[in-house]
Formats: sequence, C-alpha cells, structure tokens
Amino acid sequence: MPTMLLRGYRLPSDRPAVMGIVNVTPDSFADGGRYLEPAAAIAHARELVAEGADILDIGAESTRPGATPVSADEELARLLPLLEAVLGLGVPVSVDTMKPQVMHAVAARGAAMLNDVRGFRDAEAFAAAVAAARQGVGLAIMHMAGEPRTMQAAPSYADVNAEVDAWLAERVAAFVAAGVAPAQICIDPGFGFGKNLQHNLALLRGLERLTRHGVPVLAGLSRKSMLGALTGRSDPGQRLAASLAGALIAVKNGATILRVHDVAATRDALAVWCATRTADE
Ligand code: HH2
Repeated sequence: MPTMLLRGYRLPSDRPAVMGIVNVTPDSFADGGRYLEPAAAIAHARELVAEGADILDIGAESTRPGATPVSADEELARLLPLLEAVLGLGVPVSVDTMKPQVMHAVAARGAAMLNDVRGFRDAEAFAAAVAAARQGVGLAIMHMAGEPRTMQAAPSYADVNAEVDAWLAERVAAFVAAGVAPAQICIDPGFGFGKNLQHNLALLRGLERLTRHGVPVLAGLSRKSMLGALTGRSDPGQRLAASLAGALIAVKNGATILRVHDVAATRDALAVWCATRTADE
C-alpha cells in the first residue's frame, strides 16, 4: 500500500488510514456549527484521535454549494488556536483550505498536510504548496469541476473517470517536476464536487484507475449527499451505514486514505475488511 510521509509522521502502510474531520465552521453540511467554539473543536479532535484517527483534517471554510465565503483573516482566526491545540495529539494535522495565505501560515505553524479542494490549481496556491512541501508538508490534491458556489449547477463530462484521472495526473506531474516527492502527495477524485450522482458512482466504481499514479488515493464519501440520494436519508447524521458501505467500496477499489466524520465506526469496518482480505489484495 502506498503510504505518505508527513513532516516526520508516516501513515500506516498495512491498512488504510483514517482521516478524521474537524470543521470549525458555522455551515458545514454535516456538522456545521457544532464545533465552532475552539473548546468544542479541540474536544472533538481529541475524541477522534482516541477513536483511532491516523490524521486530523481541520477546516474553517465550508465548501458546500452556496456556503458563505470566509476571508483569510477570519479563516486563520478560527484555525490557528485549534491547530496549536491539536498539534500535540500525536497525529499529523492536515488543513483543509483553498487560500495561499492560509497555506503559508499553517505550514509555518506545524501543519503536516495541506488539503486543497481546488487541487492547488492557481499559481499562488501551487507555489504555497511547493514551499510547504519543502518543509516536509504533504499535499492532498482534490479534483473539483468549477467553484464551490456553482459546481453543482449542471456538471457535465464526456467521460468522468478519464477526465478526473487526466487532471489529477497532470497535477501530480507538475508537483513532481517542481521537486515534490511522490511520498508527500495523495490524490482525491472529489466526490460531490461538480459531479452528479451518476458521476460519483462512476468514480467510485472506477477508483482503481487512480491508483496507477503510484500515490495514495484519498476518498471522501462520509455523510455526503450522494449517500442521501441512494438511501433517501436527508439528514446527514443518519448516513453512517451508507458512509461505511461507501468507505469499504472505496477501499476495495484502491483508496488508502478515508476522510470521515465517524472515526470509530470506520476503524471497526476496516478491521473486518483487513482481517478477511487475501494477501494479494
Ligand atoms: N470533502 C469536503 C471537504 N473537503 N477534502 C478532500 N480532500 N476530499 C473531500 O471529499 C472533501 C474535502 C466536504 O465535506 P465537509 O468538510 O464535511 O463539509 P464542508 O465542506 O461543508 O465543511
């Protein structure tokens, strides 16, 4: 299993890694407002680590369609106290941000990974990511068609798997050409980001294609609306069973990092999966 080196940390290579989500936002789709107070967010992060998170992903700006944009100053005001508090929990900390200014600031303060849903597609974000990678920071490159506010308007692809694959391959090649080690990179097809249900299902079915780039594949399906559409559950909090099913399908199809809200349940599901797979899987 390809693994990642993140500022002195190494993700497990004998089982898929679990990335626990901590959102300090008023409006995230699944947990908006729950952990806006720093103390609540810190307590939640501790809980996720105790449940077996291998990495934490902290975010201060919701990416859901129609979410209110946040200034870099506001984003940092939410992130920095949390980052400082969770750096001592013994797991690498990823920061989910689209802003170069935030990338520079959190890398300087010890973040071990930058996770950009825009895939560092602008020159400034790319430069910030390369500079951070020189300090050992890992990069999660996600595919998103368009921009968060409008991405779900009318997503359209001739061949979603081929297009997402080609886009991610180009991003990996650009980072490697800029001197970033493949062990510091993971790629993510971006479930729900500029994709309709059929696109999401095609990507999940065809995930293995992305493993050919030799870097870990990260999958974020947890509580997403595609699972609501499949189960008829409009409340994201009611999508645990669907999330676990999605996580295991992603793992079976090659994902080695799972971005999830429900760490303990995901670790349990993975324990069963790991115990029953054959040596060549
Ligand atoms: N999904 C969300 C946010 N960031 N990053 C990666 N790499 N992959 C994902 O699938 C992904 C992501 C959306 O989930 P969440 O953080 O729970 O919601 P919101 O963006 O509303 O805060």
